[in-house]
Amino acid sequence: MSETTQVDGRSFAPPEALAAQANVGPDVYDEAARDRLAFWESAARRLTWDREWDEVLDWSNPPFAKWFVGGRLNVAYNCVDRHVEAGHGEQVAYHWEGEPGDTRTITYAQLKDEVCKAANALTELGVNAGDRVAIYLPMIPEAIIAMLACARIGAVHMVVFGGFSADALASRLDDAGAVLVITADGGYRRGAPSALKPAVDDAVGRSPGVRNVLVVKRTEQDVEWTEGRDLWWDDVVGKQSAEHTCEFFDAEHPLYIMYTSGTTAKPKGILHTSGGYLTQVAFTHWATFDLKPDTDVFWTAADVGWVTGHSYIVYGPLANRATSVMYEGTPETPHRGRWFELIQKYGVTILYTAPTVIRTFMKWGEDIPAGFDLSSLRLLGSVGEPINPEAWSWYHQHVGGGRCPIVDTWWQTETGGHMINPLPGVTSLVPGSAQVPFPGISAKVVDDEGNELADDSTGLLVITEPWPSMLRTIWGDDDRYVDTYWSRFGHMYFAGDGAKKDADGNIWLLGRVDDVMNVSGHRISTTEVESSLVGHPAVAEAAVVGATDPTTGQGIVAFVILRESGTDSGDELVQTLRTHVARDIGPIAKPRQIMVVQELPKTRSGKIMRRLLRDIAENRELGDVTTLTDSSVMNMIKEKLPAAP
Ligand code: 6R9
Repeated sequence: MSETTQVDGRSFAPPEALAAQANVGPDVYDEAARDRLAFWESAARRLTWDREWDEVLDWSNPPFAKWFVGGRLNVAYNCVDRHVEAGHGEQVAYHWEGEPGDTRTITYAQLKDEVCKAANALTELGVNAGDRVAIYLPMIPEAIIAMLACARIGAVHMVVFGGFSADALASRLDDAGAVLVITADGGYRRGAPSALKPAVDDAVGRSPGVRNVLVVKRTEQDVEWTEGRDLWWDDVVGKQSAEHTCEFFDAEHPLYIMYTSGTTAKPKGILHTSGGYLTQVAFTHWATFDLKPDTDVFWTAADVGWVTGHSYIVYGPLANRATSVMYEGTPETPHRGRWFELIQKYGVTILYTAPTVIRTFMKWGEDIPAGFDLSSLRLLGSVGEPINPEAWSWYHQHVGGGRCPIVDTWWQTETGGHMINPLPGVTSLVPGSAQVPFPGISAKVVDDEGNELADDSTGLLVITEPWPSMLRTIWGDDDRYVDTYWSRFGHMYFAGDGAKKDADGNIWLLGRVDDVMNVSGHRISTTEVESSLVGHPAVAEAAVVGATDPTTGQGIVAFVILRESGTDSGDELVQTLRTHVARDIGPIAKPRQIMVVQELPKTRSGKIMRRLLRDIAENRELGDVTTLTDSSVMNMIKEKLPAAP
């Protein structure tokens, strides 16, 4: 295989061998530009439809889009059955590896049987098309089986990341109106079984709409049991028939809700539908990763509870008949070479992960990947935050052996699939930039008034035309959907990211412009953490910022004002508050640092000036004292405050 060669000191041409056989070549951009809707229509034809659409896009009531109007399909049939019917039943869909080292190999034929049994079980439990089903599971095959079973019967799944707290789960169950929760006794995390069921018991106790809890046995740990409500997965699913005739649903039938942080404490339930979503995730997965179903072994090393897992562990790869790897645990368990060992063991050819993981590997050192045979890899991907050029080079050299292109993919929960990224057989790669809009996607960098900016000026990223896998609304709140994404510029989608475009047309993403932090690829709103802190009796006021962090992208730094002067402001209280937030929202939201201050900088309208706090948070050396009184910090803030007019 040829190397990715550096052409002009900063960009890397596609390897010749890859370009010669790439799924998509340079013409794809012209083709999409000539007729965007015809382009997406041909992408939709890669799927199997029960009935074709009458109209590609109905945009008569913006920003409420309808794609492939009148078309009917079944998402699970497209992901599983049709491959079995075409004679690929013996192909492996997933090489699953548990953290303790247990494994399961699941072929497409086996996956079909499991999904059909689970679909029959859901029907027996009274779940109907349109009902919401919560999935709160570790990274085990049942997570995928449950998602596909929902899709098969037209139920709407809502996967809640296993790391979230009982409160986070309860508010999502309530908001979505879930009727069933699918969970497990526990999962393996960092070498030990960690419980999941207690959080479900707590959350479901507050959610009268939930009729049943279906429990997968994973760790065999003891669980509390509510007779009549709780059922073992093996008992209910195990006895079902593997025959299930699927029904076809409208292209706009809801497929799933995924909650993501917004600028208020209430998370937003992003709604995705069927035909357009599957069209774009399948096409982008095939084009961005140059996926060859007969020879590739594809691995998205992420959690299914993140949109990246939905689109690029489950729906995209399955729609394309990929063979994937799925891993339950953390990269350092039982040793820091675990991921590289898995690449070697399964002959992974395409690896897709987040920069935060790459930076962790960098910290651990290049000797670790050097100890494994990674020669099967031919392509690498990055997602979740900008990949800094140092991490890009390290990934390129020490994981990709200098020969694998890296596709840096910009997209969001809301966009459903890739939006801005290079194509591996076409684009000369520029480290640090996500580069160009995917064919058929129209993105621009604009100023506050929505005017397109000159090259190299910093502005806001907008999407100017609807796209097939776009969110359709925020669950139960059309007004918030319009307000959040479409009211700022009227006719353009406001992504919430700062960006600039260089003279070569490459787009550089510069992070969120709203108050949403990105910690290891997880979005957490400053407001959510602030409300948790203020919820503690010792805290009067809190301001939270995301400060650049070499490993996690951003780290959470909180400034708190205590209720009574003289309250203990030492290390012990800081630890108590950190634990309090972790318990409230989830461990991912635990502040990296909490500083006790006497005052917070505010605008005249009373809005906290987080920008100034971020300046402080980022200039501080880590490992410093975690508490401080007003003098030094507040003086610094005051010096930076603009003089009153
Ligand atoms: C897929 C996903 C979305 C936000 C997005 C942006 C950041 C994601 C990026 C990136 C720069 C990339 N982001 N990918 N920034 N380059 N390649 O991450 O979805 O969890 O909804 O986060 O993540 O800020 O707005 P989600």
